[in-house]
Amino acid sequence: MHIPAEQTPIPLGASTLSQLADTIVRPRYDRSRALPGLVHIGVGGFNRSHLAIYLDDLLARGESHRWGELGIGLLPGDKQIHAALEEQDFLYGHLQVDTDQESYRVIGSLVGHLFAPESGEAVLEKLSAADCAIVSLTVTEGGYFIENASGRFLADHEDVRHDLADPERPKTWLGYVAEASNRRMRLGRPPFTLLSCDNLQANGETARTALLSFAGSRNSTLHKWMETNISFPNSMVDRITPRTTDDNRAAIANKFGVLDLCPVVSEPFRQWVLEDAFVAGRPAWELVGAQMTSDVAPYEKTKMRLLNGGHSAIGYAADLLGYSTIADAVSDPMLHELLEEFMAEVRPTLPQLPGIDLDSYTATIVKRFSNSAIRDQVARICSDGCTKMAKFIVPSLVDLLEGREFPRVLPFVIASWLHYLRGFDESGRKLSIADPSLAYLQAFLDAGGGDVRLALSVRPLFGEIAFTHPQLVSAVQTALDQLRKNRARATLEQILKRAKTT
Ligand code: CS2
Repeated sequence: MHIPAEQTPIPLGASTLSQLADTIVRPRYDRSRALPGLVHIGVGGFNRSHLAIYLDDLLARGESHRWGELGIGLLPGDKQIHAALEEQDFLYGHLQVDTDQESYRVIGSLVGHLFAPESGEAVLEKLSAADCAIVSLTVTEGGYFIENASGRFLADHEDVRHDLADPERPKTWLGYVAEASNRRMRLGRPPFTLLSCDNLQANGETARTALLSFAGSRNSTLHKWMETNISFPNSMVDRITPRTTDDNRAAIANKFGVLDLCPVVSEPFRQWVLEDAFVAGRPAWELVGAQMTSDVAPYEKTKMRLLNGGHSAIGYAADLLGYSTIADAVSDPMLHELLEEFMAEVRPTLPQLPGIDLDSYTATIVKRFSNSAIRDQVARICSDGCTKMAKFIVPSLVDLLEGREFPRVLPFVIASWLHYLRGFDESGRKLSIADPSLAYLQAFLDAGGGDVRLALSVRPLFGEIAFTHPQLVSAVQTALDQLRKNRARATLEQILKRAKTT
């Protein structure tokens, strides 16, 4: 469909829905009847391309009006999305893109949004309302205040200390959920489920550790109530959701005739595996493709090691070679081969799963990464490298080394990341490195970024491997030396040749 240029795009909103082109799917259900049975903290792109769409699918089937979503923005930076959503009556569009297909659909499951820094009391009311049966979260890894290596709760964090000192005017989700629980306890209100939707292993357990540690520091009666009354299901979430760009907004205006201030873009693929542990009811997500199970861990492991690990495995080399999208990167035969070799290397560390055939799972990953329309940013994949290495790459490495398998391409992956940290690509272009944990590598960087021991011996990132497996340290050192001397393509060529012959 193409909207003629002279036609002015229609601003998205409840009153303009009926004027949109007929081909655009939109909510046909009565949004005013949808109760916010689920309150979600952190309505970023991923929430809007994943959970909210599962809910919209259910509402569209007329399954239940109990499960609308009320969104909450906690961070000062959420003000912009709040204003955009409010302007559009909390409607937004989902641009789903595949290499040869593009569709735009209006999502209506978000029935409200509150900006906590300006509406703290309203947020507490919604979280403690008897209607709210699920509080869900996407707050990113840092939002859990759990130290990577030790799993220890960061009770000394300034924001945590603030919320303990002033419990009725919190800043963090921990403070909000604890205060809402306090009100539920005092008023004799029902229990609820806390559902983490972050891409973390054991996300439910992580949320439990954080919240109960916080509650324990606040008050022992409240801690007991929360321990008894809240369930924390684990879940595995998957849908590639690049950052929305101005080009996306312009394409929506030009091709679909809609002026959408806060669309979200994603691939068609989506997956959600949830532990079925909801104490106050849940939407029938299995009717719209989610998988309910008693053990999410093996699914998470498979996703993180192959898909997320696969992204990191090619991302740094792609940036060094000057690629800016993942699809362009995997269309380079050498990076394509790196991805295949990486997945072949990691596969033996994974369990056999009912319903998951690893051959087709890995083939789907290659296809998903090759989606040229999605323009997923290499810079997005390369961001937050310290955490990604520690979570997506090191666990496979440890398993392989412990199983006495010496990895062929993983040392190169680590070396490519360390080389990328110099901050410019092979043509001298400056790379923008976004990593809140970079301080872990200060000693390595201060020494000129050439001595891998200074990086691999950082225990919070690499554990003990530098001390137990000196052979690995030499393999990473050799790869880094080669990268510095011979550049990425020649180094990669050699690594791949060697990988094939061993
Ligand atoms: C990506 C993920 O950031 C990354 O490194 O691998 O954001 C990935 O796109 C999502 O986990 C897909 O579900």
